[in-house]
Amino acid sequence: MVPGLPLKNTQASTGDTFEAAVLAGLSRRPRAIPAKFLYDAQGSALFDAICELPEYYLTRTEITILRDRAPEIAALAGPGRQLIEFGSGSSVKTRLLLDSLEAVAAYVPIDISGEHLEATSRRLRADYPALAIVPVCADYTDLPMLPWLPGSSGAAKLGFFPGSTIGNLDPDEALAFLRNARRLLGPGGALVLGADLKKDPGMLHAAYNDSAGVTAAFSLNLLARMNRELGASFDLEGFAHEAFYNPAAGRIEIYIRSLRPQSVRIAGQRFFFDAGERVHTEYSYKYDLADMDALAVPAGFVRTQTWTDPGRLFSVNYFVAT
Ligand code: AVJ
Repeated sequence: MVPGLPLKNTQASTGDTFEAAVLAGLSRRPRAIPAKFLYDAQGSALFDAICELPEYYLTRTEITILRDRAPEIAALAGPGRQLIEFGSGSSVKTRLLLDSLEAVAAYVPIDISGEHLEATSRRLRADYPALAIVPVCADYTDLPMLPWLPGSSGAAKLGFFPGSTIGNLDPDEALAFLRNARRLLGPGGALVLGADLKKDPGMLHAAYNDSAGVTAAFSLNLLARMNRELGASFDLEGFAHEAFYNPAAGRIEIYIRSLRPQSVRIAGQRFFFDAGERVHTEYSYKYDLADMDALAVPAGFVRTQTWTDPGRLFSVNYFVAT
């Protein structure tokens, strides 16, 4: 692999296209479409709008914790690390770390969106001219290896997985992700993990059922995306966003619910929806510290530090490879 060139490990190469996922997901019971397909250009813009909502405390709380604690995180990490980000998006939170970390050997943002990676890397190069930036275009959940960087092959690695993105993974997937991250980060590796904490269900409910309807628009954009990309015939008025906290499972569950019996054409096939029938689109798992340890330890990490906000809404955790 050539440093400096985005690696190609695209959806097409794994046969995991939007069309295939939709046809398979709507043919099985219960119906479900993987959450990653929510993030086309419009979905990403809607998610950015979610992050600004008064009810959606996650983003602003995590940014405050990172801003306040970046010097402590940098002190724990020590100088000369390669910084590896899983799902880098626009790298906004990364800048908080980059501004405190000493002598970063390289920054390796991993993201499924090549356009996002290119635009973000260009902006970062302008603002951090001395930093080696090595973007990797890949699905961070099953990345086989990191690029070999001749200039810093001996550098210890610091992983970064913010945003409570881990909440989208079910416990098996979360463990598989952490095991793979542990393998990629290697001996001496550490991981900064942002995770939303368990809390008052009313507050959780509001965060996923905002009064402006942005979260509903984000969910239903999945149907609009099928109309745009697969020539589907969804009537968006015929479906509704549904999100609630399941306390036994410790997660928000999100569905798209059919409001009436209806039939929809997708990529030349016909699908029937009963009134009230749901398509699962997302889980958002909430963690307490014991949940986090139950995941860290079997993955080969130990949680050595956790920072939270005064309201204990969100956690930033420091994991060290064991
Ligand atoms: C990006 C997975 C952290 O679960 O809070 C927000 C996604 N979905 N509102 C979350 C999401 C609806 C978000 N994560």
